Amino acid sequence: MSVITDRLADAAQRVQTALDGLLPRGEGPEARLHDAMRYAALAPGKRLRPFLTIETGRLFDADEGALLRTAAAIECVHAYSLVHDDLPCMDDDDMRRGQPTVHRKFDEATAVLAGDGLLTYAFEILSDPKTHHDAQMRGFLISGLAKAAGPQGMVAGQMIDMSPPDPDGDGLIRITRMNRLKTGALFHFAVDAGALIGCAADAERQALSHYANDFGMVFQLADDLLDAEGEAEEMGKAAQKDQAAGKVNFITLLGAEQTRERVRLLAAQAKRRLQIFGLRGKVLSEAVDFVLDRRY
Ligand code: GRG
Repeated sequence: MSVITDRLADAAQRVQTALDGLLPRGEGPEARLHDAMRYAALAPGKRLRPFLTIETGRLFDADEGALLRTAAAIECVHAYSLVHDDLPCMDDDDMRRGQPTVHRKFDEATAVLAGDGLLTYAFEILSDPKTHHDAQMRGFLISGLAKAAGPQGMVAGQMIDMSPPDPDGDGLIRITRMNRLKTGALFHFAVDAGALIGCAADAERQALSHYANDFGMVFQLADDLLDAEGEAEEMGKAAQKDQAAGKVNFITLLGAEQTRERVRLLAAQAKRRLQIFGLRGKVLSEAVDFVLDRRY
């Protein structure tokens, strides 16, 4: 196994165990809610955001327990976004992570509540002193995640995605902004959380912030290419969704070849952002190639 697949598998396994221990397991009528939350969050995802938090924190020898709980909280928010995004009133998807979506497996009301539960539980995890002994640090993490996920972050990106484009507007500017908010903001926070917990110096945090923004764009462009060219079976979800929905994305605006060129340039730029860390930046650098080359 290469270093990156090793590290990704390690982060995924650690986050899986942490989530399994953290997520509630109730009795009575709420057991269905807890089952749905666990079904969504424990399903086999790549755990890229937790990986970024853990590996960024490791650049600074940050406390592993703090990194892991923060990574688990971020994954809860990500899982919530997938559950709600799959709902009939949004993308109306039947498959996610190789299994029926939560509203298909359970029902729509349970899926809404499971998403709500995962989102709020993330903040319960972060606000617990077990996450970090320093209340100010917990405050930074809570406000950072709220901003990334909230109405000026991921939720705003989703709204843009669901709104009709302005025929006189610049499609590329709109799509870039939508991606930055919808997917980029949470990737950015995943990296920034590692830098925060690791007490990174200003210049290091700044470099990582640029890296995270580029990483998010590489992820999204690669995802658009996968949606256009990938196999549903390999991806564990429907393919060619954007095209079927008549959605504008980089490929419809630029074509696949130019999108591929753009994503290659962004990937190179993302890796250059890590120069400040020398050899210590190798894992985060390889993560860019992983995202660029992924088939699922
Ligand atoms: C607030 C309802 C709501 C949605 C927010 C992020 C988001 C918007 C929706 C998620 C759905 C989606 C298809 C987003 C595009 C980005 C994407 C491909 C996310 C899937 O992330 P991966 O590939 O998934 O990291 P795994 O399953 O590996 O965790």
